[in-house]
Amino acid sequence: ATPLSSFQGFEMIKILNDHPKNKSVFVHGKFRGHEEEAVVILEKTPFSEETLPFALSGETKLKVGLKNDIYGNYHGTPPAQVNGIKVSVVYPATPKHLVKYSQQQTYLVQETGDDYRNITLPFLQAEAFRIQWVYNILEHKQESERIVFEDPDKETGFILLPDMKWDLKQVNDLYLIAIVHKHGIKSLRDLTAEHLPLLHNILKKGQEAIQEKFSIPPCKLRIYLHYQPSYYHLHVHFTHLNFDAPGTGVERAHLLSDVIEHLEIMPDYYSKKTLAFCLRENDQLLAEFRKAGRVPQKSE
Ligand code: M7G
Repeated sequence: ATPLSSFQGFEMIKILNDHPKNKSVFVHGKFRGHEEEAVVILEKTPFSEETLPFALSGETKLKVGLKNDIYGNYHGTPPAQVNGIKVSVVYPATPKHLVKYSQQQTYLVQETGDDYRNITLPFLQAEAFRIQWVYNILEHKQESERIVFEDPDKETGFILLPDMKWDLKQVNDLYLIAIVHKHGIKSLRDLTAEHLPLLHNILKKGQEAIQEKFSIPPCKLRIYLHYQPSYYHLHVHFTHLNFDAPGTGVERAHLLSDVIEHLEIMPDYYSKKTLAFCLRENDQLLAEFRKAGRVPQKSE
């Protein structure tokens, strides 16, 4: 697949979701003359020390909205350097991607260890997102020039690289992911004390690499796993503490340091622990939990 060079021929089908607070919008569309559909995410980028001088210059034209005594509001049109937007594209997008990026009712599910084995696991084996992109990274077929750190060990090794959501323009929204080399660890649920050397290694070497490359010390990092993740190949998120990554609520993020400690105290903690997470109205997994009587039927 070749990268896009513009949105020439793009036809919008629907706004799937929009987040005024994050200044982002998720759009469903297609390209004229092509059958495949696309999901496009547009997001305004944060200000940075490099771009501020362009914003606060004679090149930024101001139109006054309100002026009262010492208070003024303006609509500003800054020069191109300040106007970049971050664009993410999934193309061709599957119906599951459309669901993932749509706005829907959400429900909190309490998944016991048995629920995982009886409901979630069989569902995952049939329905999970493809993780070809993960293998492409691990095999250096894609994004190899973006790798920040690699430990090639088959058991405890991983690749640390910028998350797709980070444009690398400024470190105050730093976002990297560590992807483990070992295949077959689907998520937090699969972790046992046997994986402690792997987890310690990711924590320590990930922190060191970020300190070295981006000058961000460990006390400024939020290091966590998602449960449920979107992609079932173990990976750890590293974000700047000042940055609230979208899609990372209290119920979904599990600090790596806590995960390590839980496994040190109790080797099979995560196969027993009830884990809470949100499911959305159109998630197939929600239907499975409903079928099993573990979530009430639709109420409205
Ligand atoms: P997750 O916890 O499985 O799910 O995290 P989420 O996407 O719902 O948070 C997967 C992480 O991998 C996310 O932070 C994605 O932004 C990131 N990611 C997804 N893809 C398809 C890619 C990719 O192709 N390259 C990189 N570098 N990151 C990706």
